[in-house]
Amino acid sequence: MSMKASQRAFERACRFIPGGVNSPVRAFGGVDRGPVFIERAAGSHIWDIDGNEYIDYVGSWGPMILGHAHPLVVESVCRAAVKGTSFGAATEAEIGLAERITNAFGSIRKVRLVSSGTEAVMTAVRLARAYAGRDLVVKMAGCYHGHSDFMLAGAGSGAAEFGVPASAGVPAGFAEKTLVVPYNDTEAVKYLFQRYSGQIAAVIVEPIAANMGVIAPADGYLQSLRQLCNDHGSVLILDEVITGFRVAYGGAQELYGIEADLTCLGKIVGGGLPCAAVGGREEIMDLLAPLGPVYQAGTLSGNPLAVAAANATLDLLAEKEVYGQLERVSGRLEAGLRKSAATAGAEVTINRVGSLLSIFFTAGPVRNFEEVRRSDIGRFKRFFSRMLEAGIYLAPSAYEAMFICLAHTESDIEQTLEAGYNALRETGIK
Ligand code: KE4
Repeated sequence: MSMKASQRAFERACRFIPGGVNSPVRAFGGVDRGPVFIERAAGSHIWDIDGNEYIDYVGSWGPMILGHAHPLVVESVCRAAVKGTSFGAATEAEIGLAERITNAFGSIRKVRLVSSGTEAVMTAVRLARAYAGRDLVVKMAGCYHGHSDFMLAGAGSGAAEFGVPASAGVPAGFAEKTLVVPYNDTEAVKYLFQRYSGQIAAVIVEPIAANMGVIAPADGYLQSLRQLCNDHGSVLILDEVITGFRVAYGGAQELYGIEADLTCLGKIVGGGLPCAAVGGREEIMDLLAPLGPVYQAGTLSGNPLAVAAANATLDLLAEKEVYGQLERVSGRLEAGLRKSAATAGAEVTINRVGSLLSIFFTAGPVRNFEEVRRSDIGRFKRFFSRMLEAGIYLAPSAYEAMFICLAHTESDIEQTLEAGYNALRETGIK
């Protein structure tokens, strides 16, 4: 498999773009090799500029749940484009998207469209702080909520739990307002509410973690966070940028029967174009300008092309049996990988929730970031490369997910399982 054109493109890109990419994970640094440059994609397949074809399990990190270049989505975007690409003014299509979101999520009574998941989270945290009149925010180690300063806080020393900057350029004072505890650890959150009683504005969590690999919430975990926020007058923010419209039409909140105060949406809700959203209880959302004192704005918020892609995507996902199909194909892939690992004698843990799946090279279980870090990243890197060379495009990081889409066929799954068996046999054995 030649990748010479990608190599040449990467060299050229590095002359003009930091690290040659516009988002760090695309540089393939997590798998010790140069990135592929993509030419085009259709359905469940993607082609690089060397003409290599892959079965795609990244799906642009989640948005492409319908598969790439779905004809009805492309047609909607083209129809919108010929009428103008941006007005910086209100349009009826935005009302249509807002209605679709509020119909999908019972907890969302008002919604504001933004252009990225980062913006959605930044706005949600600002709203929560204004509503609660408090500063501290609790997040879980290993969860990712975009790159706003106060979300780039890593776990501090155990005692303090105060976040420490996880990036240069983030003032210590910002990170210290973020308390970081392990995922799936209810007692740790209870302790924070006791120690910082009356100071915690919000708890933000990925209801299904998918940025340290896929980790399901322990039984009752989300409900305990909901109860703690109720008991202490704090805002529960569910970051459903990945899980929204992914694990169910109403996201993880539908799946687990829980209601957020504020929800962050992204990826699928934009249909592959830059559209994300923050929504929730009316009395919190109405704090947003121009109604209330919490400022938030965006030149391209509710962009007509992104909203066209979004409305087309959500209408297709609202059709019956969509999530049943995703579950069947994803379950088939999981069962096949488990069988391949057992036959190949590879020591792996496979976590799956709906069409989100991760393979960890460790005996497991994998329930939090600490346990993720016990996995053999070196083996993952070799596994990734074997799969790429076999025409299977996985996320170039051990801390991401496989995204199964509606365009993945039985033949795709068979090809993936055959490549998976060979790759696990060559790399997964202790
Ligand atoms: P964006 O600003 O990248 O649209 O969304 C940030 C974000 C917020 N919340 C969750 C749960 C997320 O997963 C993300 C972004 N996800 C990563 C990959 N898991 C985006 C890929 C990248 O950074 O290039």
